[in-house]
Amino acid sequence: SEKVYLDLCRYILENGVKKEDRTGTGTISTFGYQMRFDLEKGFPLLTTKRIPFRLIASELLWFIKGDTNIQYLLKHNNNIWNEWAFKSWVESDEYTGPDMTDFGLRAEDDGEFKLLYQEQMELFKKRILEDQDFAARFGELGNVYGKQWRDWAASNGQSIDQLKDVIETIKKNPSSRRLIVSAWNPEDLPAMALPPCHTMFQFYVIEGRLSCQLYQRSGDVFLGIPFNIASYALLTHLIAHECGLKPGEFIHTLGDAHIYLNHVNQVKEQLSRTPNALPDLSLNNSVTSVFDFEMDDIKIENYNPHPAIKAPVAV
Ligand code: THF
Repeated sequence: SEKVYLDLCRYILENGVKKEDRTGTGTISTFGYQMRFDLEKGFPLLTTKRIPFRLIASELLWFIKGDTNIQYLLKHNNNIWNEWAFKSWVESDEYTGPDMTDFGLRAEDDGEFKLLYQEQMELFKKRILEDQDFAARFGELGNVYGKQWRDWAASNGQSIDQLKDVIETIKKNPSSRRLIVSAWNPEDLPAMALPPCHTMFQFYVIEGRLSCQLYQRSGDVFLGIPFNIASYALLTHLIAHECGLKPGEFIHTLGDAHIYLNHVNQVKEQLSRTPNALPDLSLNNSVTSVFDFEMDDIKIENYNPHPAIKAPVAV
């Protein structure tokens, strides 16, 4: 159940240490933590706050397609990566609007600026959706997840499709101990809007069950981690579906696990709530390949969450 997630939140509140971070927001942080979710005991979409599952599914399909441009996400009304593309736009020479330096932090404590920022963000989104040339230049996040999973550039000029290869190996040689996909490409780090937080994952097959372990170098415990848990649980289900296996466990191993200081009250609110039964995932059985799934083929059923809890995302 989601108890292991709530335990992580409590652990950090009790044992975490104040740590400065890149975004200037400040965190309480701990290093090294592991959670295990048995995927046979329900789909790990948290119930102690409502998690927008369609955002998780469309983000995962975007990774799986090898897409790295936020235009696909915006077409699916998914705004979770906007800030990182917007940042490169407002820092470019072509941007001539009002100064957007540190927009994330400033929007939080300056109401007047927040309106200005929201206006610029809406204009940016509209242009990404309507202007292909603009989208190609400013909707691109660089060589992030989709690129590394599907089209890792090898030094001999060839491309490596890690996701396709790992699925083939799961089918042909399920006892392999090399069922790994890595998003951490040191050579490509300078070409990414944000170096990957979920850096590598490994599959494991035993007794007809597919398990997945993720090593996440950095985890935003309140906003990101609930998304990441559901995302990798969904990926494990999709691959198990294609390979004729049952889903086993999702094991989430964290490096720097942190609660942003401006999320602490929200975390406490969430901890005061009682979890409900986990929902179920339902996949369209007529789709056989991981690469053919669309949004309509993926459904969450019996989801009874507590209300959403709003919090600002650190950029
Ligand atoms: N950066 C930071 N600071 N935190 C992250 O979680 C994070 N991600 C991705 C990249 N950089 C990150 C982006 N993923 C939300 C959720 C996941 C994100 C970004 C933002 C978010 O705001 N979720 C809201 C709902 C948003 C909505 O409804 O549109 C929520 O309440 O859950 C970690 O992968």
